[in-house]
Parts: sequence; structure tokens; C-alpha cells
Amino acid sequence: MRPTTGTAGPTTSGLRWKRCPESWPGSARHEFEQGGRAGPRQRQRNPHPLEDRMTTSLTALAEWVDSVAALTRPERIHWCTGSAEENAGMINGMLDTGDLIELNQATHPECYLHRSDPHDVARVEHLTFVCTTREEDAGPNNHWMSPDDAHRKMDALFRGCMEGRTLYVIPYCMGPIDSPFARLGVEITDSAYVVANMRKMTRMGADALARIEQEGSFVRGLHSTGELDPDRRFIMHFPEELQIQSYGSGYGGNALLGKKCHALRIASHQARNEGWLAEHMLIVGIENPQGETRYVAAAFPSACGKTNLAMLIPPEPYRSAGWKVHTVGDDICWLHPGEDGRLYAINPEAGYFGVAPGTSTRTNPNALAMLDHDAIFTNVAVTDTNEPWWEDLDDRIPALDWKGNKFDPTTGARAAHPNSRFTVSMTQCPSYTDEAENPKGVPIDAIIFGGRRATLAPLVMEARDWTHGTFLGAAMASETTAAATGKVGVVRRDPMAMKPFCGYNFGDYWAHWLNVGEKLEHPPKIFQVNWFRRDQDGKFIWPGFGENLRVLEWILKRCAGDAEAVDTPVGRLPQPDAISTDGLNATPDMDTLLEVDLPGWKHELEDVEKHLAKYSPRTPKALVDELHRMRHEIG
Ligand code: OXD
Ligand code: MN
Repeated sequence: MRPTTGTAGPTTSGLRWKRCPESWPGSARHEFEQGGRAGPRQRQRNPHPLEDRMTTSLTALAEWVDSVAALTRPERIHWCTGSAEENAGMINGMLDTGDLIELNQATHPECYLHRSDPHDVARVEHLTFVCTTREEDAGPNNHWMSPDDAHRKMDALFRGCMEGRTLYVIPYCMGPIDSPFARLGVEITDSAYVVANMRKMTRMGADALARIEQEGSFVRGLHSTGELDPDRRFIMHFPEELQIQSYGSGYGGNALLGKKCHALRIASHQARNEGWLAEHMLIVGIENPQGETRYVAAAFPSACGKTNLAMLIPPEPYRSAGWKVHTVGDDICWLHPGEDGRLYAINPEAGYFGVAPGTSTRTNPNALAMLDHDAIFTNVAVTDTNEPWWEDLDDRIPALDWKGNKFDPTTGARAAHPNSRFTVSMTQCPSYTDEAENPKGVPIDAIIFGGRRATLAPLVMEARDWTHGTFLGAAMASETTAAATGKVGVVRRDPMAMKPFCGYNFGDYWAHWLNVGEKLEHPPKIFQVNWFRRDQDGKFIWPGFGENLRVLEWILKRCAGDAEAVDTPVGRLPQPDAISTDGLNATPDMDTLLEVDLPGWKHELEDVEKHLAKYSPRTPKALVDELHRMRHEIG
């Protein structure tokens, strides 16, 4: 079954493009599809002589699109409205080209599979650059290239790269469309897959364009899949110019420019100038049986369970007692100091680009419930009934692996790619709350930093104050995962889970954290958690997933002043019996989970000292003092 517009009845296959006979310059025609969400708009700008319609009243935008078109020489230009009709046409077009494959429409209506190039399946940190005028502003945490060199390199790659292709102009808004905290961007891409994903992940189209025209400023993102050649692939950020240029990859984190590139790397830079924080954090509201909801923002490195935590279903006996979870976001959080001295969070995204493997009725039933309609799957396997499948989903043996080859379970190979993904609108999640559209954001009571550590890091501990919390965030370490290319399972420092995403020098970023904290009369409490502690046989000690609510309960009680904690040199910990284990099949070894191994921490602090020193002279003195204090107290 082919997608239809829903409201406008069945569509014709494909969009109503106008082709032009000559080659660029003079060939590409700008089209603005009629019938967008806000209806057709009349633009004020004098049309470019080569355009057959007016496209935008904002000269800066029109001129930028024209200059990109002159460089990339597309055959057609399409201004995306975000309408259902437009989306249906794009999906049909991709079904025709094979960019999308229809999944079982009886079990998964409006669900499609995309198989990417096998060499283009994850973020490429080694090819991702922050291009500031001064190298030290990008910091040792980023790969750096001078803006001039980067522009020269990228211009050469983009020259003529869209010949025979369509150039899509995607106006988008990160954050609720009427929020003063939302920020605007325009992505130009030659990938219809990117357009379809951006439509789920951002507020994209006519409404965003209207706001861009009103405000006059926007982040410029230019993307081309190029030849998908890993040797001709770069993701460049120009924070001083509010520009992103990405070439040679179609993978989400490299190509959906609203996400990591804009909402984290560029936004972190904007946030520093404007006095707020752009963070790699989920946002979740936890409602207790008394009906009080407290919001928590939590940073975990990629593929460490943020989506699961954001959508957790309270386990028994919590569920019957009346605990509820409200999901605001699963990946990115923009935090603004409010007039009342608290910190307020918005989720700049409108959808989830989640890791599929491991998602199951046990680990994340809410995610499964949102994935049986209107979802795009990338690099998952399929069953013999043409349903999407990934490891740990269930006991079925898939028919085809992620590359589309017949799956042979005897080889021991995985069927879905470990970084296979789903893209879905956030409103499809059963635990979605319309607080996600609250223009003011939600007030945050607790900030949580979490890593994947087999040893040392306890299940939970609380920072003494904001400075100590900033230290714990800055010192965060975690085992690497498949979300980025490179070796998996290696422990690396990943401050605030922002190692791949902070658009400027970590030393300045930590100083900015301290400054923001100083301005807050009622700062959130800061905690560190570790769900991934292993026993001597390598098994996880803590059951994790929904059971993490038990830890959140202690955290929220601490925020309300209703629970005790034990002070240690490294942080404040619960007594082993302070975390409820009622109703668990087996009682985990709480002593190990909450142990403070002082010799181990001494060793850890030596490593943290070297890590902080890497950012000297920009490392804030307050963090070094904090390290000395801890070391002194350990003795
Ligand atoms: C993601 C990531 O896709 O962190 O969210 O890689
Ligand atoms: Mn992420």
C-alpha cells in the first residue's frame, strides 16, 4: 500500500516537480508546494529571474539558496512545506528508487525500511570538525580546521555534486514553534531520506519558514550524500558563522543536521554566548502516587539507554501504587535559567532517532508500542512476514539481514546492524506528555550524569553542590558503543556525555557550567548513576530498565528533602537499604553496587587530573580545587 495524504485523499505518485531543459545556471526551478500546513503563502521577495515562483520574503535565505544552487548545480529545487501530501509524494518517490522498502503494511502501516550504504552506518567522529578562527577555541576535545581551509575543501566537494539531483530546502525549528527558547535552521540537502527523517525529528516546513522570515536569522546547514565515499566525507561546523556543512554521508547523526550538528555543536556555542546550556540529555517527568511530577534531565553517552530511561514503565509494585512516567525528550535538552532561579528544559527535537537493537517488551515496551506505525527503520533485519526485526526483539529468526542478504543464524553474525535505528514522531510514544510543547519548558529538579562502567562507579551518588556536580560531569567516563565508528567497549572520558558534541573547548564549557550554576538561586541537585556495574562473572549486577525507577525514587526523595545520604569523599550515597528492592525476582548485591572503593578512586582521580590538565589553561580552577579536596579527603 502506497502512502496517501490522509486529508487530501490518494496522491499521485511522486511530487509535481517542474523539470527545466537547460543546465545550471538557468535550469533549476524553485517550487513551493501548495497546501502546506499553514496553507500556501505569498512571498514578498522579488523572484529570482530563474524562479517560476516566489519562495521566501527573506532575502538572506533566498540569496543563500541561490548561491548553494549555483555551486551544487541541482536539476530541481524544492522548498519543503512539511505537508502530508508532500511527505506521501516523497515516500512514493523513494519506494520507486529503492531508497525505501515497504514493510508489512498490515502489521506496520506507513512503516518503511532504509538500507544504508554498508560503510555509512554511524557517526564519524574522526571526520567531524569544529572550524573556529582560533584552534584553542575548538579545544582538544574537537578536531579543528581553519574556516578558510574547511570552506575551500567543502566548496571543492560540493561543486556540481547535485547535478541530476533535487535540492531540497528544509526550513525547521528546534523546540516548540512558539517558544522563545526555540532556534531556527534551514537544511539544504539532496537526500529525500533526510527530508522524510527531518519531518519526524523537527518542526519542519511552512510554520518554521514563517518564523525564520519573522526573525531573519537561522543556522545554515548544507548537506549532500555525495558519493558516500568514506574518503570524501566531512562534517564541518562553523560556529562563528552559524553554519554546518556535511558531505558524503546519509547517516542520521551526520546528515539530519538539526540533531547533533545544530542542536548540540552549534547550539552549545550559541548557548554559551547567550547564558544557557545545550546538553546531550533526556528529559523525563516522574509522577509519584501523590500526583506530584518532578522533572529530571539525564546525560548518558550514545547507546547507553537514554531512550529506555526516558520512556520507562514503572515496575510492580510502583505501577499499582500509582507511579507514572511522562516523556519530554530522549536525547537533547536545552536548559535555561528561569526568573524564579530554577532551570527550565525544552526538548528541541520533535521525534526519536533511537537505537533499535535491545528494544523489547522487557526493556522498553513504550518504544515498541510507538513503532508499529508511521516509522522509518534504518538497517534493521526483516522477518519472513516482512516485519522489522532486531536482536533481542523476540525469538523469531529473521529472513533477511540488514544488508538484505538471506540470514543464516548458524554463522553467529548479527542480523540487524548494532547501530540500526528507528525514526518516529515523539507524539507516538504512549508516555508522551504535551509538556514537550510547553514554550517555557519544564522545571528541572535533578540532573543525572550516567556512564557505562563495569567497575568503580556506584549505582548512584549525589554531588555535594553544583561545583562538585560539574566536576562529576567533567570527569565522566564510559565504555564506547556502536553509535560511532571505532572500537567498542573502550573506556574513555566523555564529559557530560558531550565528548562528540560540544562545539567549543571543554575548559570553557566547564567554566560556563559553573557560571550558569552561580546564577541559579535554586539549582537542580546533581547525581551520578551507573546501571552497568558487572560482577566477577561479567554479569550486570543491577537489573536496569524499568527497575531504574527505584534509583530515581531515591533521587527525587533527596530533591524533596525526604531521604538520608551518607557523605563520602567522592559523593553522597544512599544506605544499601534506602533503595527499595521490593518485588524484584532476586535481590541485587547492593553492597557492591554502593561500595566506595577508595584506593580505586585514588587511581581514578590520577587519571581525571591528567584529563583536566589537557584543557589547561582553560580548565576552571574550581574543578582542580574540587579534585584536590576529594584527594585530600580520601587521604
Ligand atoms: C544519537 C547518538 O544518535 O548519540 O543520539 O549517537
Ligand atoms: Mn544521542
